[in-house]
Amino acid sequence: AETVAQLCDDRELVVVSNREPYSHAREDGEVSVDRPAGGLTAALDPVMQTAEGTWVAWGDGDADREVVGPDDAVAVPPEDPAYDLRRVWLTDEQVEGYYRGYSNQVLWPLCHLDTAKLTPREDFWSAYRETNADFADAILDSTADADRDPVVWFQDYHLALAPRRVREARSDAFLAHFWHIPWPSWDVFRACPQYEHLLDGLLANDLVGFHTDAYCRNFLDCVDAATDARVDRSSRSVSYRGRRTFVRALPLGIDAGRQAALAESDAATEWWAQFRETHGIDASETVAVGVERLDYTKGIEPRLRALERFWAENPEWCGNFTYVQKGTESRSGIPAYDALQDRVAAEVERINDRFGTDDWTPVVYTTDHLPEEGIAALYREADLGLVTPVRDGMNLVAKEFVAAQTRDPGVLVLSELAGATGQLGDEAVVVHPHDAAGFADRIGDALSLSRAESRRRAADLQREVHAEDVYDWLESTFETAAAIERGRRSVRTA
Ligand code: GDG
Repeated sequence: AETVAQLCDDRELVVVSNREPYSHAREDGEVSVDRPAGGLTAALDPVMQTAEGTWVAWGDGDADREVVGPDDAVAVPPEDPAYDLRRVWLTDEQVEGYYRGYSNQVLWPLCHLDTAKLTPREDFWSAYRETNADFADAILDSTADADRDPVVWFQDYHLALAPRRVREARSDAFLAHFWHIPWPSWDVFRACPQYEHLLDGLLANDLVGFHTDAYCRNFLDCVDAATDARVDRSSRSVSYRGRRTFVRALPLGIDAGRQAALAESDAATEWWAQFRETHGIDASETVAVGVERLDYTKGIEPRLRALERFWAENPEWCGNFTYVQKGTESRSGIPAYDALQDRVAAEVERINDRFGTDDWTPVVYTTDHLPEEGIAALYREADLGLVTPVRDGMNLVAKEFVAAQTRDPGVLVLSELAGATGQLGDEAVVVHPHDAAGFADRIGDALSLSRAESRRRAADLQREVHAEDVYDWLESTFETAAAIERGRRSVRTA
């Protein structure tokens, strides 16, 4: 609260994200509220309650429109209203063009270096522009009566253009943006025809945050190459159109204490007992787990290839080593995602046909969205956590897996291509997701680590994820922003 107050003083704090923190649905005639489960939204919610600010997000719940007041806002949390949730309503064309189109078929593949999947359709771009303008207008509307310019914090790649429009109307607003996915090198970034517009939008911010130093460097390289901005690498700042933007690495953490408590809960124990029974996983089996949305960046197919190779080369592990893949369907309707869903299901079936027996299923596959205690149970019970994306901004699953090793610690097997590897790579078993032979060998190595060694590694990793958790991240972000504001005030008064 103190760091937030330092930055905001008596200015309004506005958080802007594509997803809403509370969504409303109608069930049996009653309106029900879906609350933030874990992660960033849950950590930001208490900050917003203290700051009594405004959260601007896409109103996506089917009953969202029924609960809003005249200014499209509803006070949340419902039982003890502390801040305003202001919805941006999107037409079907906007959802198609802004969300499924430009965000997820242009920016997502671009930033994950998969330029072959780039779908640079003009209608996607125009919907992205239009929707970013709608978000900016909602921010401006909700702060129109404030005497002082607000502090606005944008989340992620859906909103690259909104900061410029807010800046044009409120020149003294403090604007910050956190980009949750990688930032590519200039050679890759220029594959997107709108690169100048995207940079122009983001450079309206005072602070742009990324997970790693490498993404910051890539961003500065792109600005240097594509614009006439002055890039100062020593202070990691950019002077552009009369303002200065600071670029900082602010690696996101998790609520590690909460994750550990979930792993210890009776609910997790009960969930696991049920899951094991449903899927016929014997208590004596060694278990590996993969937890993700079905996304081509997460490396699920190369992981299945490595596992297949492992079973083929190590028949002594057939019958007693099971891989559980939780792969929730995501972004369905986008061709690359539909095709991935089909291929993963077919691969799982093929591998199970090849090695499975009447008593043993090598790959237990579920596309269900699991309750939090189910996710925690999977982490806790697994001997190996396989977190092997082909590209990932950070990857919070790796951190959650670590925090959940509250008993008989399992080993984290981590891709060298995840952002999290910068923080966790020393004590994890690191693999290259596409090197199936090396990956299969590392699975064997991980399984043969002594208990003492896996305990030591787990303890070191746990120190890391507890020491830099989501609350530290919030604090660093607000402190960084406050320091930029202080620097600016001292220049003005000098
Ligand atoms: C983006 C970036 C970056 C997953 N399935 C279920 C479930 N989850 C939860 C996990 C974890 C979260 O979803 C996934 O977070 P990741 O970080 O792994 O991945 P992305 O969704 O791609 O997130 C990523 C992140 O933004 C934050 O900046 O780390 O690099 O791509 O918390 O536990 N939760 C529940 N049921 C599920 O079935 N309850």
